[in-house]
Amino acid sequence: MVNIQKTAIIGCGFVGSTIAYTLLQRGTFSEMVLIDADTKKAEGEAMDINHGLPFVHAMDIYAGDYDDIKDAALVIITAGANQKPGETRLDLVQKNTKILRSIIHDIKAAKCEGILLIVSNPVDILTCVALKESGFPKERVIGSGTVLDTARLKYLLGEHLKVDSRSVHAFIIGEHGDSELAVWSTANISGIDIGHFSELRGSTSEEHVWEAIYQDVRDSAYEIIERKGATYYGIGIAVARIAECIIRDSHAVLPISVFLSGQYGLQGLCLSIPTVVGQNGAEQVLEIELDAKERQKLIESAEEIRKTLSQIV
Ligand code: 6V0
Repeated sequence: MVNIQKTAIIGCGFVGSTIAYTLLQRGTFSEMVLIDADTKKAEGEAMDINHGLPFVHAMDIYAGDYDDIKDAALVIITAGANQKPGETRLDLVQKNTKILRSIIHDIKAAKCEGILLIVSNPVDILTCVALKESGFPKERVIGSGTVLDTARLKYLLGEHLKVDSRSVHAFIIGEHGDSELAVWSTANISGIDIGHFSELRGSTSEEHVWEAIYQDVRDSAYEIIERKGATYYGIGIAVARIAECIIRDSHAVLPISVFLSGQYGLQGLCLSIPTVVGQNGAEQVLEIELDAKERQKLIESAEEIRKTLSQIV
């Protein structure tokens, strides 16, 4: 039996501890277990976060081990190395695959029946690895995908068009990484075509402007890492949003990383695609409208993932 009010975070570095802190602030769960290979680190983070409790909803937060995750409804995995300046997400693949395999082994041994949410990079590859190693149904193994990249796109479009980023409806899909693509053909501002909205706002909507915004999104992580060494606030809040959609069974549409079985003519790999997210995890992978150029870019992005998958030892 899973406890819908309980989550576990495996890996309490910059990203894991920021997710824990964000979940505390949002009061999403009533119990949260923190696990790290460095047990002192997990203990320290639990102690620190607990000191915020008098100001928020009650929550039981503690450093634990795999025995504690058996009934967790959601297991968030952020363990692993992060990108060093100049390193791509794919460079991390061998290191993080090894770490993830040992974690999945422990999760299976604990007989956990919750949903696995992979955040460690390269996230689409590691979601595939987690799915294969766990043997869990595909709905129950998902990655944070391009939820963060899509938020970055909405933020930048909001700035450019001087509009609330929550009114922006647009997706980044494909690999959470260098081959990702923006779906401009259906991008809109509260139902108004993005080109038309630009005109209404007296803003330029030439192709090079959208391309520059896309490149800023794609290169955001590199730019942040060069300045502060890691990225964690954006992903912290993005993961909290995914967690809420699962725990509250909200059926929200989010571009998480999911296993494809024929959608867009692709199968046998995980890629970030708009998906209905609810209590069972990935409820429905949506085959959204793409123009010919976008479809081609998605196929190329899938090829990149496939290439890397074939290199995993
Ligand atoms: P970090 O601060 O080095 O933390 C990693 C943590 O994992 C450390 O505390 C380690 O002790 C721990 N760890 C290592 N091996 C194990 C293990 N076997 N079991 C348990 N814990 C272990 O890295 P950071 O938190 O910055 O990044 C974590 C991962 O998230 C990296 O792979 C990043 O690339 C990835 N990110 C993913 C993002 C996304 O959008 N999906 C965004 C940002 C970072």
